[in-house]
Amino acid sequence: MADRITVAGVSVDARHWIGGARVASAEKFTDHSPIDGGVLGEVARGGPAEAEAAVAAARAAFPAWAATSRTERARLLHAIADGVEKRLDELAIVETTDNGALLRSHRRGVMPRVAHNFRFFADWLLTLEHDDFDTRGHTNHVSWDPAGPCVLITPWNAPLMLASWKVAPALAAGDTVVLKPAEWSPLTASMLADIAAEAGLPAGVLNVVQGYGAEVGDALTSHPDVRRISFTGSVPTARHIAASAAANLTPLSLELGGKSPLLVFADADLDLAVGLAVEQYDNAGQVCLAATRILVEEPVAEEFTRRFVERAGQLTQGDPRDRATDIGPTIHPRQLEKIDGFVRRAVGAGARAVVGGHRKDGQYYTPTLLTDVAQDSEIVQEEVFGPVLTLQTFADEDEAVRLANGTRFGLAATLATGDPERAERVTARLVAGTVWVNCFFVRDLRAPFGGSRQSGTGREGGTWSFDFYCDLKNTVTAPEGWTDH
Ligand code: TXE
Repeated sequence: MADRITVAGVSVDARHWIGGARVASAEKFTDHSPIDGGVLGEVARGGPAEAEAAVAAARAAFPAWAATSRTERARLLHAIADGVEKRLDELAIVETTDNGALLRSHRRGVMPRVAHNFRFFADWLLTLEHDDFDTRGHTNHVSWDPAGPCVLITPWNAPLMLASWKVAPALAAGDTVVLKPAEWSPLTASMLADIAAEAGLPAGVLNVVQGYGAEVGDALTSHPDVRRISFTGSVPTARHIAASAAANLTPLSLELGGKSPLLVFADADLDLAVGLAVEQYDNAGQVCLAATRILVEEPVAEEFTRRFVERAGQLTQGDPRDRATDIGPTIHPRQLEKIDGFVRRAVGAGARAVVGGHRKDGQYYTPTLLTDVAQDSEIVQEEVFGPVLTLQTFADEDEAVRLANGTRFGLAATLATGDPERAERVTARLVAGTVWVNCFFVRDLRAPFGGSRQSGTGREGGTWSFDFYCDLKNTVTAPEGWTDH
């Protein structure tokens, strides 16, 4: 069937999902698997007309959804979570085939988290209260009003996971949604539309428009009926979206790139520090949070490097569906080209590849560690979004902080140190939305998540998500019989 793509026996509808119906486009784009570059099938290629239809559907569905009781909205979000759990294996294999991240991670970690995200925001919704307070006898009551149709634009490195961080709180808040997944990994968003429909979500509450950002994007982000835009992706695209949203001053949540540091102090457990560093190759380094700049205190730099090279040499690269694989392919030939370009220019400028430094067959890039890099060089300043780490050394805490903060990003930082007081001191001086001390990637949805500087604006998680997806309203009521004006 031309409108469906079959992946490992799972049939996925490759059309848009608008107003509770599948909608085809005259134009299509080809979806490839990064595992072997093979063609998966043809996906509907949306444009302004589909964007307009999806926003209209979201707008039409909004009043009824906003008026739906919190308990009913929460019930439906739990039903979506049930559907995700029921189709967990299917979602995992489709996601792996479409974006190349490890199947075992999708099965064990990512897809259960997707279900959890829906449950979390459903439960949080039911606890969302501000205490009323009194001003000279008048009662202040703060309420979270649903804001309206939201445009949610997501990337390809963790497609369904990142979509669920946005879709779940938006729906919980009483908003309706137009989701635009990345064109390099469009499939699981389409499956989510089916799951939501099966769960009983009313038509038009969740819409999915497929296509290229450049073709469908502006019509969504400049639309006057759109009340919120949440975007995860690159800085240049964020700038474009911000300019487009400026027409209506539509509030934006931007979760962008990073160039996060891993600071390894001489007092650290070196094996733990090496483990944290090697972990940065996960998802072939295509992770916004990845601590891609390793900063090591001079006395332990040599020993750290020796142990790192040994550990990196034990990593297995290959088919992400194999249980033994640690690192899969990069997402797209264009991304591979970009990664390779960064490394070639760095080496040309004097960097030394002590691990890797070259491409392999297909879309695979070897895990790479570059030393002899200058703080102001491109490889230290720009996000590579591939399995490429740099190593620099520092003499003392001041220099460590200066190097760590010395980029235009501020998403995250990781510290390896055996001294809790040092951890506290250094953390206070770091510009980062998240700081991990002797750990990495531990994420609790109750905590705010997001970046400083050009890593983004706004925070996702817990109350912060509801603050974004709602119009906060304060109602001040005079006491009965009040006559003083
Ligand atoms: O991102 P884009 P790309 C970084 C990473 C990577 C680089 C480029 O450094 O190498 O970005 O990746 C949609 N209006 N990150 O080009 O373009 C697009 O269709 C509206 C970091 O893939 O930002 C997709 O759905 N939407 C990051 C989404 O934006 C538009 C994750 C992301 O694509 C649009 C991904 C437009 N004009 C990449 N143009 C992270 N923070 O985790 C594109 N899009």
